Amino acid sequence: LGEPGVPEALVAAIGAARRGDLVAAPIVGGASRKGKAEAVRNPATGAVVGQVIEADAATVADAVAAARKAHDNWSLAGGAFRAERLERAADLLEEQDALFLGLAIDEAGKTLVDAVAEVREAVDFLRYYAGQARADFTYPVALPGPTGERNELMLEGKGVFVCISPWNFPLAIFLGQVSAALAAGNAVLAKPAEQTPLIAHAAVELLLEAGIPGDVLHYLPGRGETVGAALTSHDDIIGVAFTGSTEVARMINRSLAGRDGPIATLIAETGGANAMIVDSTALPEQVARDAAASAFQSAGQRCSALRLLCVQEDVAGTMIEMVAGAMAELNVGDPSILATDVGPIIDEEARANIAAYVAEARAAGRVIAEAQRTDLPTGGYFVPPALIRLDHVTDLKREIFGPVLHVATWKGGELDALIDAINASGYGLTLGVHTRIDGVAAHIAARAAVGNVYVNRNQIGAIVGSQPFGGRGLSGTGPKAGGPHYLHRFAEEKSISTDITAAGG
Ligand code: TXE
Repeated sequence: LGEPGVPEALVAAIGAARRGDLVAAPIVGGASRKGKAEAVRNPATGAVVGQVIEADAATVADAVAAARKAHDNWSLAGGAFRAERLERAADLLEEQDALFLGLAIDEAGKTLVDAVAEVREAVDFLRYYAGQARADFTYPVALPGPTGERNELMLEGKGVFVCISPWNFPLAIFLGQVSAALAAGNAVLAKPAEQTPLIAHAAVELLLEAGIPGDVLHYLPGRGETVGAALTSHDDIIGVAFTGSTEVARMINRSLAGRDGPIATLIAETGGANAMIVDSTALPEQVARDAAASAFQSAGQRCSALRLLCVQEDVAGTMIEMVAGAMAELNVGDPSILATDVGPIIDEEARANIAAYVAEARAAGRVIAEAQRTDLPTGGYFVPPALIRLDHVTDLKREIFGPVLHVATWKGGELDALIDAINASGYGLTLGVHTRIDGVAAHIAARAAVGNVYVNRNQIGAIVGSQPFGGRGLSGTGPKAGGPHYLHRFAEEKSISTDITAAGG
């Protein structure tokens, strides 16, 4: 998929660092809790890669109580104190990257290239939020005011924050949320996705090793409907940072609203129905390369992934043929080998749903092309990439979280109607534009109701600090992760106004 390669030495180190005896037990107050262990499986093979112990009600209650007690001191310790620990965690993650790469591959089915990008992003989040904590949360900011008065603004942690993350970026999103909440001075209850507790457990161990106090950070693995629901309905939490499906974000919103506790903050980053608009001036080779990378990398299991390719009618034949050609060249298979472009689907349930969707489209005569699957590992959950024709852009009703790219055409002179139709989906995450006319790109970018616009490039990925990432509408609340305003959503502002005249003093 055109990404940089991975050095052979690193591949060897990953193999050596893999551990077969991992147990993702809850960690409360720095200590592991016992319980019934369940198997965690490798989506490429179905093999057991470790065990997980779900946090029970007493464990959740203990974690909330401990976090509540710990919050004030952690917030008062100041941004520089917290930044030092997060930066140490970034150093440790770089030193131990082989372990995390191995887990991203074995537990989440990431390809080697995706796993490297994932660890890199996690390191970037740790350093970026640490830098912001140092800059914004260390000293009060002076504000203007009348003579004789000193006005200052301080940022403090809000209290006990819950972080709930998905499996598709089991390290980067997990650590991104947790490190932001910690950097801003909150105590954190971290719940990873059911499918990926091992890498999250290793990340929490690393943060504790880096000096985050055990009563400030608690690790609570388990199912959404049990552990997740217990956390988001608890009166003593002040906010939830959630990344996952739009449907679950709505459930959490309702849960927070139904509590007697304080009015809580919900930071939600959810799904997308991301389109790419291609006009007749676009370069076909570039469109084909970028569309295939955006739609099929990570087997399409990215919220930012291209779902709907909208091609101007007069060039549609060539463009679609070239995209199908790029798709046909993808290697689907074992994610642990360098040659693989497209790895497995996260679990059997998700695989069956995507396969059924493609089968329905095939029966309706809408499948334009499908990639071949050869030499797949046995026991894994694979779906070969597919191109599906739609009559109209509005026919895509929901997010299909897999390697499925829909194609629709539009007529010249109907660009604004196309943009309106794309906006009308209600999702607002990414939009790609391919054109050689700057004015067209600017026109589309200005009217797109999305969080991230990508012009003449592939529309996945977001570099921390360069492309702050997040959507609007059904795609989330903002502010954008990895951007200058994200941390502030985890913080309370306090203004201090002091009379500094002799009389006042
Ligand atoms: O989501 P789920 P998944 C989106 C992506 C897709 C989804 C995939 O677009 O829609 O994430 O992730 C917990 N109360 N993004 O399948 O099922 C659950 O246990 C509390 C967007 O994991 O919503 C898991 O930890 N929690 C994106 C988490 O919610 C509950 C980037 C997510 O699960 C719960 C990446 C409940 N009742 C993926 N039910 C972006 N926009 O940045 C479930 N959970």
